[in-house]
Amino acid sequence: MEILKELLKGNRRAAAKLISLVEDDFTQAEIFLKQIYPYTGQAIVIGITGPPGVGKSTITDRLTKNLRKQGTKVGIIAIDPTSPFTGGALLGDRIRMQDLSADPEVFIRSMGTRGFLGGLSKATQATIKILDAMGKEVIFVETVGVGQAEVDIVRVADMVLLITMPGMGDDIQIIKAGIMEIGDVFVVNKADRDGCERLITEIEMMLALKPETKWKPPVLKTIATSGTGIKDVEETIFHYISYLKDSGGLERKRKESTRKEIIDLLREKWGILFNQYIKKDFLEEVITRVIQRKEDPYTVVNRLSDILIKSYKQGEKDYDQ
Ligand SMILES: Nc1nc2c(ncn2[C@@H]2O[C@H](COP(=O)(O)OP(=O)(O)OP(=O)(O)O)[C@@H](O)[C@H]2O)c(=O)[nH]1
Ligand SMILES: [Mg+2]
Repeated sequence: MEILKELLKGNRRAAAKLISLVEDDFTQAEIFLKQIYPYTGQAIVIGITGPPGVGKSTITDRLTKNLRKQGTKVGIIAIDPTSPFTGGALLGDRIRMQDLSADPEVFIRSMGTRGFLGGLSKATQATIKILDAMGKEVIFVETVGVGQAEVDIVRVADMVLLITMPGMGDDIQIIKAGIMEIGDVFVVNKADRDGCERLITEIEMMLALKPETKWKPPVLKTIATSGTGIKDVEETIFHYISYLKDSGGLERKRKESTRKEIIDLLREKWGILFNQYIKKDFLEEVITRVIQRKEDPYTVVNRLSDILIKSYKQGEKDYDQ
């Protein structure tokens, strides 16, 4: 297939087409995703997360420019779970990263929740594979770290850069709630503002409360707008990646995310089959019988499973219930 050949050669238009297909019609996209899978697994995936406006895009932009100077091919996926419109998300990030998109070896894509509510994690994983197969060596995934959905998204990354900044009021509370433990490297950006040192101390104290691990997440400071501290962030990232590779941690992480991916896909598939094959009326009847104690839930679930398996095997939409 032409589009696959083009993608593997690094063609940006082929990549854009495939990502649109992922967003619009996943079943169709799966045909291609299956074929590119053998060509994936090469890229290093770095999650960039933190509260809104802390400088995630500015840091990504700076890191990308540094990597480009060394010839590294970079992919950037900016996720905006709050935006229902991909177009809107795209515009915002395009403006910020305008000069980057002029570089043919940098591929930037924004994703909103439009059309695949709940499936953003799946779409992101597919997009990572597309960028990986097209030859990107480092892929940044930027998400606003506020809730569980975002945590799930960055879990697919090999490592997570957790960014924060001084002066957010109750700063530490924001990053405390659940997302703290996903940071492998911490960055306090906007170090040109007051309160930077205090925030660093607070984060370090919080990290000290965690059980001792071989990798102690470092807390770095940057002024992303002027590039101060970015080199240090870059070196720390690669130091961590080589630590992961040497310690077997990368293999472990990827095994875990593959496990999660398979289980998520399986659950989703059976969920769809359930809706397809178990008729609503039939389900209502079953529920009534269980309430009336004519049947028990356990037997019923076994029977429904049998129906699903048979229907799946026959591939019939209207299995006779
Ligand atoms: N003073 C100061 N401003 C900064 C610094 N880094 C980024 N900014 C500014 O902060 C604003 C937000 O930066 P972004 O990089 O867009 O932040 P973000 O985290 O990607 O924002 P969202 O994607 O909207 O959550 C921009 O106006 C930047 O110019 C910094 O180190 N110091
Ligand atoms: Mg941003």
